Amino acid sequence: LRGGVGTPADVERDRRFMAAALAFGWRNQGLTWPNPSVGAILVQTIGGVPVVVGRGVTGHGGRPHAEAVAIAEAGEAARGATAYVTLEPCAHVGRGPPCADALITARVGRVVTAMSDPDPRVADAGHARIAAAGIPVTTGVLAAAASLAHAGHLSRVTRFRPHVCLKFAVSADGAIGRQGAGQVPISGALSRAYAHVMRAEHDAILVGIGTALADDPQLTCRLPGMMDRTPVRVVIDAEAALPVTSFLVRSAREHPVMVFVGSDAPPERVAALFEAGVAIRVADRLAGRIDLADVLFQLSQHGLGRIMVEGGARLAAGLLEADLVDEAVIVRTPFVVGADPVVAFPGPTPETGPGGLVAAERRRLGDDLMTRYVRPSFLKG
Ligand code: AOF
Ligand code: ZN
Repeated sequence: LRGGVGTPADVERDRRFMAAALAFGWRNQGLTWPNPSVGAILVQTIGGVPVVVGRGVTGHGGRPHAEAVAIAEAGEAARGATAYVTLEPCAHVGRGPPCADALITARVGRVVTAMSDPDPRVADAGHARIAAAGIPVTTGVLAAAASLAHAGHLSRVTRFRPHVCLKFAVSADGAIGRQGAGQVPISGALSRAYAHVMRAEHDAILVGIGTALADDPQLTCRLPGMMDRTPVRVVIDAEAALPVTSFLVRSAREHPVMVFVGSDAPPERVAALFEAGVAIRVADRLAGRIDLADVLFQLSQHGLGRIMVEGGARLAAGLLEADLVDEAVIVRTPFVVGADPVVAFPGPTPETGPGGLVAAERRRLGDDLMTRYVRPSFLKG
């Protein structure tokens, strides 16, 4: 059954608990790769009142799965409960038994999911298995929100590349940086904290060598309570020019750093990076430059699903040109960069983002205005 079932009140209740499951699943975003961060909530009706008896989110590194955690928490109370799961329960024997079987064994009374899992090992087999056991299944509840929550997984499985989110700040005079000036504090403190939250919710951060050289960034997540949520840091560096003295390389044994070099990069520089603990990847060239599609393919094969791009302007432009951007977070600030040579960004309007993306969320961050743009398909349903 697709969409809601029952009375308007039943439909509304399904949407409410699915929203809760999505919010719970969002907690481990960035920590579960190569798996999606799924949320599961078990609801039992006690004396006519719906009561949450178990909750689960996919564990670090992808295991345990969300359903197993929720079932374990509910214990006996799982029996007859309604299970709200943000993605179709798995049907394959992976690093554990299938979640579809776990729900059947726990004898839940009904299963509600947000969407099917296109992973070929699942692909509607999870739903079918549960239904075949005589348990009613409803799917498609808050499907659009789930497609954004699981965008990394869906993109890896169906397009062999990660979900790509561009993030940058634009000054009042339309600049997104100042050439050669190092880090320019374009955005305010709240926006910078928000950027760290975004880092925590992604599997990897991608920058071009220009940004790495100009800014010597750390690209870590430095927020209280989120300090260990630093994503994999990835640099596109055709000539292996990243200095071994950079912040990135010096911290490579603490938080992973991956560098994409061209096959013709100077071997002694590649060796120096490798010895410093950097993971080296060789990427194809396209018209002399590193082929961004190949980089994204390799990242997805490594298991990385959600990629945040933090600069610079050339990398952003290259990704947009190749139609490889799925989401953009733009922070507009009242700051004026001034007369220095600026990297101007041909401005997306507040409603229309770069590359045909559309505005999905807008919020004030101190004196700054953040707008999130997504592919229109994420807003449907
Ligand atoms: C679920 N619940 O919480 C998640 C699921 O390698 P495995 O065995 O862990 O399986 C990974 C696949 O399981 C992954 O590709 C995706 O299809 C699904 N993820 N499924 O039932 C979960 N994270
Ligand atoms: Zn599972």
